[in-house]
Amino acid sequence: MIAITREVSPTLAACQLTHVERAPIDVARAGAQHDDYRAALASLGCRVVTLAAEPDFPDAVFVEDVAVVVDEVAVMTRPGAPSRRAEGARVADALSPFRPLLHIDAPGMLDGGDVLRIDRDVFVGRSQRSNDAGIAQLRTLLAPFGYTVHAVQTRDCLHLKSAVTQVAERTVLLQSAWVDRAAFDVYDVVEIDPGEPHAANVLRIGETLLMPSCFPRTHQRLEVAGLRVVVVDVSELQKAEGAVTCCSILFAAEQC
Ligand code: CIR
Repeated sequence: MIAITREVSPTLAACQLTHVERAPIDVARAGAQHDDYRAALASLGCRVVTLAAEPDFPDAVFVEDVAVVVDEVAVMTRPGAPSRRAEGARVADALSPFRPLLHIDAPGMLDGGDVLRIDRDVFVGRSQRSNDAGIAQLRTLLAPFGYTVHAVQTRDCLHLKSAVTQVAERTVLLQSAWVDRAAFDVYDVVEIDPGEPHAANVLRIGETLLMPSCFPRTHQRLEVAGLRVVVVDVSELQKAEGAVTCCSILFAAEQC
């Protein structure tokens, strides 16, 4: 797997926040946590590509939101937050050797954090960041490759992947306060521990799950389900409303 990442911006403290109260961010500590995150990706077999920090873009470390990469193409998004719309340029440069690039155009809005692909099914959150026009464009762009795009309403969270991620071939980890379980009823479902509302965002790399260290009860539920979990401390990135999927774009190099 290739993992595209980007160093933490020195301006991270000026990040967008929607559902999280602004709290002081230790940017140096965020950078050190990001180093650990990248080391974890490497230890799980990823070839990590690290782009230079972008001081003009506080949220640029959250690369997931600017591109959706499938086996055949990469779709450069049009992020829902206007402050994030120009973040994609360097990421597009990094992706172009691996995939043909397609684009979401105005009035479409789409954040990669709203896109959960499971095989040929692509679930897209209808959120404050992704609208029907963006979802319709993604559907049209991916249909020639056999993907079916399903719009899923989210509530009280930033992105679809704040509420649900894939943890095994036919299993998802889900926060039912933020997305209807019925939308994922063809999968086995592990519910997060209700005392850990932000725990649904985990990153699946091969058969291992990378998750924040601050959700021990959900961690335990995953292990009881027979899944292997590795943890990282991303507390400073969580203050910027980030988590583990958003700090990388993962894809298989050989499928281009
Ligand atoms: C934002 O509000 O856009 C950033 N502060 C956080 C983005 C996190 N992205 C993600 O989880 N996919």
